[in-house]
Amino acid sequence: MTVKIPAHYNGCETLMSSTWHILGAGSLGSLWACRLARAGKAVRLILRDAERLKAYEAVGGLTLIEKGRAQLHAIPAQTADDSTPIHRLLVACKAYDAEHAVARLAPRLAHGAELILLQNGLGSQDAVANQVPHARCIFASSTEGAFRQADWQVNFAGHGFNWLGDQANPLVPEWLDDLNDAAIPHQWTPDILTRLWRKLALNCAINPLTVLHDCRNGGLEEHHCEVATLCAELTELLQCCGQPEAANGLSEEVERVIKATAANYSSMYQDVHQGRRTEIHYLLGHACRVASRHSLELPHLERLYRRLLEHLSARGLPCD
Ligand code: NAD
Ligand code: KPL
Repeated sequence: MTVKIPAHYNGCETLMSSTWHILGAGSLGSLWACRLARAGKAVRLILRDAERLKAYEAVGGLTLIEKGRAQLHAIPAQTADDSTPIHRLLVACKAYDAEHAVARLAPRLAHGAELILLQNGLGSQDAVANQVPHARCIFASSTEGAFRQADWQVNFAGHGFNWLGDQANPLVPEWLDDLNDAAIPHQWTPDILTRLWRKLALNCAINPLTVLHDCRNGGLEEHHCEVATLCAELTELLQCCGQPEAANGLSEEVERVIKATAANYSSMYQDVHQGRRTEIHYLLGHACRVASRHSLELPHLERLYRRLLEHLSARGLPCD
């Protein structure tokens, strides 16, 4: 599938493929892949290695479970070693895998290729972008919810929204129409960093405490002062690092999210509980590194980070 893109795109006339390469057939990658394939878009999954590819081919596709209904989508897959060029890549792995995963694909990226980075937190996006200066990196922030009960199966758990943006280039990508066709709720925003910082702050105020207090999000209502102190420090950080909008009403929103998701376990709680690596380095770790770069002292946030690192290492989980 090939479409001609306008000559003004990057100064020259180029043929850009409209195929969606999706790196990572995990929860969000599979959710995007199935919806795009269902809408008739060309999708190629990029799997870790030949063994995973063989296992995938044996089951014949990805299954999307939505509202209790399961549907199989026979989406073609490949490994990073495939030789076809990549023009559009959805990077749907965890933040700690993104840099290495994209490095393996760098030789296949066409000039002017577009990458959509779905990672939560901050830090991994810049690390990826620095590796592929010949590509356009679009950052995304998602509040959709998906999880896997088995390999090659994804449950669409929580309807949410996707914000996409490119702080370096406001030009709206043509492929946003594909997201409309695939009913992937989204909005293009020049303020994507504000979105990412706001979500990072929410995650920093809620997730580590749910791990340390061993509770659901609602359990934090009993730790109101601790939450409020963290919100005050996070607000200071956001204001100091040029994100005043992300700081607006943070404490009130954290309280609102705690109430609205009272019965849920935070994503970090679930990771720790299931013995999985967390994205702490890109959440609380990033917040503490930026504070230190600005010579800002945030004693409660730093203490929270230290306590969480101790908690993780006591359970044999990585601290990065
Ligand atoms: P996941 O662990 O379910 O999926 C990641 C997949 O990437 C895994 O299948 C893994 O094997 C694969 N992968 C890693 N390195 C790879 C490589 N080099 N080549 C090929 N595949 C590779 O993760 P997820 O839950 O989909 O989360 C992805 C990102 O989206 C995270 O940053 C997460 O915080 C964010 N997010 C997830 C949700 C959700 O509901 N799952 C919601 C919002 C944001
Ligand atoms: O995004 C979340 C998570 O669990 O990762 C919420 C529900 C906002 C809690 O921080």
